[in-house]
Amino acid sequence: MDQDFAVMTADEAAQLILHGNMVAFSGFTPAGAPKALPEALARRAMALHEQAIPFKIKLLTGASIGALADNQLAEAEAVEWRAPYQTASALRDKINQGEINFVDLHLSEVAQMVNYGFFGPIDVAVIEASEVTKEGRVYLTSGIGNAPVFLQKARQVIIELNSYHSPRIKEMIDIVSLGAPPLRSMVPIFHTLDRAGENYVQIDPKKIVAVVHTHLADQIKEFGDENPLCRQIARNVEGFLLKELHAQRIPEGFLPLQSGVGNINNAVLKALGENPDIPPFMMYSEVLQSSVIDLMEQGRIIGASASSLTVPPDVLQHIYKNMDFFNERIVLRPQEISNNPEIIRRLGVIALNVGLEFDIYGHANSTHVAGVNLMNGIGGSGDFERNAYLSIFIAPSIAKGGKISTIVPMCSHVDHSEHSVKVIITENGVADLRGLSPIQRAQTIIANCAHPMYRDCLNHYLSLGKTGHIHHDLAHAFDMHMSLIEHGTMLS
Ligand code: 0RQ
Repeated sequence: MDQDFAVMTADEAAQLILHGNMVAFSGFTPAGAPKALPEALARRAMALHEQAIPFKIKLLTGASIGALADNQLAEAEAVEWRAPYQTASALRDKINQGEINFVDLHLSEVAQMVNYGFFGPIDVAVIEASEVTKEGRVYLTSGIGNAPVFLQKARQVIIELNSYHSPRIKEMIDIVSLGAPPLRSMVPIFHTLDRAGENYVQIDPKKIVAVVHTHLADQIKEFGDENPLCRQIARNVEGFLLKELHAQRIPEGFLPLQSGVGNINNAVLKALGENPDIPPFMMYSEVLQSSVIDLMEQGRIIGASASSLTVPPDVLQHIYKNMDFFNERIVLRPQEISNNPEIIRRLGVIALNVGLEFDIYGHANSTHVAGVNLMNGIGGSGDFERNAYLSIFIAPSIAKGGKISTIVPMCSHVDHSEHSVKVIITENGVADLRGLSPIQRAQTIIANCAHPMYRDCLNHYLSLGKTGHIHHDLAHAFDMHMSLIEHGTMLS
């Protein structure tokens, strides 16, 4: 690093961020997100608030950042506006209490919206890097997210230079920038591991106003133990994909998989990877979890493209120690490329995401509990489910010990419409909705996916509507939700 850059402490650098600024953070999930500046910004906000001086920023990220960072900023009342995704409990509470404005966005669209100026200018980008050169080459770390566009568009850049990351992380990185219409180009990626760009982002070095040295791991926890429910869902996914393979609707060499985050997705991926009847496969996903790394070493996953390595510190260090193996098998991309609709459709990606509730006609709610309270956000689920070769949603059929049925007459909030959802899988079975009319879909979802204790209730609802292409009785469409609100259970 050139010594001419101003080296500062995190608290000194935080002084460069002003009340009302649009601030953009690097990373995708906690991977690659800044770690020292969020804490320093929270301290700055609290100190200013004690003197009755206003200080709130607008905060744009790749996906979630470390929950600790988002929570510290929320608790310090340092954020007035936040996009596009989060997973932090204190921040979530403030969003649901109406104290923070949150904008829930498809993750692939954020970079182009910034590029087109839809959110106004970016005042300061805070970017975690493994290396920065005097010519202004910025080498990113374990999560790429929207860092390239933030670096290009921000008026000022603060770099967190994190020595925790191996400089060799750059061997996995491929950064392609898409232009703006009418000159937006085709994305030249035709296979999962294709590379089409550079492994750094070039910016004007004069924009770098501070460099903060850190040595901090990404805040990523190991998953909890798999439970029997996850295993049963995983078995149903396996059975469905094997049937598709035998029917030659999935080609012999298989197709790339996308897998969302969480225990269920991790269990499903592990089960698919360990099933010898499923050929070794590729991942074209947004997040790579620990199970992918294990399966790659076993030769079951051949290669993977994503925007982040969302793995605990010991797994990340294992990757760094074995870079000669992993650098040929993993490509880390900006999220507008990892989640790009054009590529997802071209490669024929099989998408597997978890949802909160599904209605009997196949709409899916991934984001709002009872249509009201935000959980996390749509994340990349829409990018993949709208464009996949096979759009699969997975979920347990009940939540909260059976008080909630995840299959309902009408979704209380819709993130993915009936036109995008092709297959729903719960622990009870598989509803293959391809080619089915609305009433056929309803019968299939109730029979194959709903929990037995809710089937009568759902069939009764279906019998209420007598006419129309889709049968609804609007007077009773939310009876199950109302029962939950009034009596604490959807079972009447
Ligand atoms: O609550 O934590 O209190 O037990 O929701 O549910 O079943 O543990 O599943 O961790 O995979 O999360 C949709 C939130 C599921 C997630 C969602 C309760 C349930 C539990 C968690 P507890 P599970 P998961 C790639 C793709 C959108 C973004 C996405 C998500 C908690 O998968 O955020 O897909 N998806 N991104 O009890 C009330 C219901 C419920 C319910 C479940 N109907 N009503 N509560 N729960 N169903 C990643 C990125 O984009 C970066």
